[in-house]
Amino acid sequence: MALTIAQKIIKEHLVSGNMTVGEEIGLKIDQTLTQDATGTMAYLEFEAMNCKRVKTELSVAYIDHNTLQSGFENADDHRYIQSVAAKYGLRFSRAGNGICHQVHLERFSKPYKTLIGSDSHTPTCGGMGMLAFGAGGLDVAVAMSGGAYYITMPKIYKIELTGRLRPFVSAKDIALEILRLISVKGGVGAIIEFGGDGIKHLTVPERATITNMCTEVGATTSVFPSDEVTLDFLRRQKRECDFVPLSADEGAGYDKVIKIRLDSLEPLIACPHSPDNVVKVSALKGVKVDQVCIGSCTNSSLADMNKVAAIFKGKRIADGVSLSVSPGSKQTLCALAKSGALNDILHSGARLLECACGPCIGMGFSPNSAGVSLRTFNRNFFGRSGTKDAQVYLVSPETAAASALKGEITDPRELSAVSPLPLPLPETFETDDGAIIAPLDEAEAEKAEVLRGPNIKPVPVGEKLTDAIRAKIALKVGDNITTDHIMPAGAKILPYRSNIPRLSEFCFSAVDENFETRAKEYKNSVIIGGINYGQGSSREHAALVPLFLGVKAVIAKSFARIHSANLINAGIIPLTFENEDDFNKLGEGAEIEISNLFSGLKDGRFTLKDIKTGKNYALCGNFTARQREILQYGGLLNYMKEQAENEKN
Ligand code: MIC
Ligand code: SF4
Repeated sequence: MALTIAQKIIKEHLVSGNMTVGEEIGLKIDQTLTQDATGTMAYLEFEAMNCKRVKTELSVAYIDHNTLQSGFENADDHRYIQSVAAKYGLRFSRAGNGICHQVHLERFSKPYKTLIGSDSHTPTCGGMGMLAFGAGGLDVAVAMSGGAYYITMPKIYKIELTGRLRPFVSAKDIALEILRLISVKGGVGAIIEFGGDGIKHLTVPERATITNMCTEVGATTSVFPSDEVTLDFLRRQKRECDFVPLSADEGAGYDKVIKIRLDSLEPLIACPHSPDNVVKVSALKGVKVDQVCIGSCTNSSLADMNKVAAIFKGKRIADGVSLSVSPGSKQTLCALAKSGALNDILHSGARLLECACGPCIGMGFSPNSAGVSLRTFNRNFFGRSGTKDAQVYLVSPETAAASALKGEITDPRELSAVSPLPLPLPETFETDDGAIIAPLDEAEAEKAEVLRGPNIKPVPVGEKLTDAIRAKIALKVGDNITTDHIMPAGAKILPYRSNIPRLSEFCFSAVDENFETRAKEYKNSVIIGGINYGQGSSREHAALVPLFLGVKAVIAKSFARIHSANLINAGIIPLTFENEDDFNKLGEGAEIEISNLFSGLKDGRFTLKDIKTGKNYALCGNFTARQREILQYGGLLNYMKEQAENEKN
């Protein structure tokens, strides 16, 4: 049978199930990555599994999110993660070495391999021909201890790119075009594969910009073939030995084919507050800009930075604009310094930020009140920048740089004096991995201590399921609620990622300041949501904190993939309405009962009773045998403990 790229990698890594769309499959995972904002939890969970050494081919712990260290909390987290990495056999990428996805792409990604990471943009490495998934920390912990990663076998969509991008139109515009075409829900339940004659003109970092942003369409993951472009990138990274060719078979079948003519694209911009709210940059020409941020795991490669430097060379940004530039990795920063391009960036008036996530996750550089901020990032969700009334737009590096110079939204094609772009990549990149610390050998590791700090609190664990849940509706929210709504991040809140009780004070704070108090008062509660509940990040805190606050079930019109898995792992039941109109009939504060949960888990049908009106509402929840057991035991940690006990007896 002719196979697609994703099917080939899945076939090679399949440990359970078969490749029928909709069936649960288990995959062997070759590599894992974590970042610090999700890493502490993931390693606490890994420690709970009593595994002596990671069992993957490669596991890397990155520090890139919480690098402000405004108190001891983040420093303690970093020290904890470093000591865990040394003891259990992981590489440790120091703070300042770069954003996990950018560094992983440069130094560790390999075609034909599988990767899961406790960050939703892990599919970035799909630009290298890897099958890379964003996952909750607990799933990453399981993979590190040698367990499989479970997903529902997705459909396979193909995006065929033909022709060649015109000057000043870039990979980011392709990503924005995909979002414009299929929306933030368009990739749900699917892997997106790229093909067509246009891909040969896209470098690996450009491909990675696209796979990075396919996270925003809700895709399970996305992947490019591994071809001569891949080999060329690996050669420049002095890693050509990692090359394996990979392409779809002739005649491979796809569930959907979308065609994009690259030469017809124009610079695009995503308007507030959703990445799919896309229009042409020219349509917003002249809108005054207060802030421009260039960087993030979407657009921080050397080529992106070189383009920006070429646009800034000999020019100054507008007086009213505040500009930040954060290269994605130390490799990129050093190359910019060596070539002199960094001078061109700095002389333009830019503020150079650390090679880290920074403003993308609201770690500083928040816009002024009601400020217009143009960012080369991947998310412009409400409140994410740290300024509630900011207007955040997503653009390419070219559009960002052109707009910074003019002080207003500017189509970069107006910069006719600057040419040619893009600039060629260096013959070889600077490949000094000195900021990546190797683990201790096994003998030393035995004796090594794991260093903890007072802000690191235990992971909350669920309780065994009972046959009925009596609870109150603590919150009702609409469509496309993101994990940034559920468990906001930013400079004030991120330091508490390792302290669930403290973090819980901020749960849903951007939506309803009283949620935490109400949930605590109700003791047992449920949340009602709309379509695509939990879209966005992989942070399992968006499930662990509700668990801590007594949330027993979330009832929504539909769920985002990673969040739904995180809820199940935490022991919270994700249920959907059989009749979506019933969403309108349930209100906050109502007392409800969901009964016959045990039989419901088997037949997928549940009934919710509104205690006051006596009315019944039909709910659905189709769970695999594995998920049923996890829910029955009150979460994945309990389930694994039970399994380990059973194996002993
Ligand atoms: C994000 O971009 O939203 C984050 C911050 O990287 C998250 C991870 C987190 O919340 O720690 C993600 O994408 O998964
Ligand atoms: Fe970091 Fe932003 Fe990328 Fe998330 S999207 S990993 S916060 S740079």
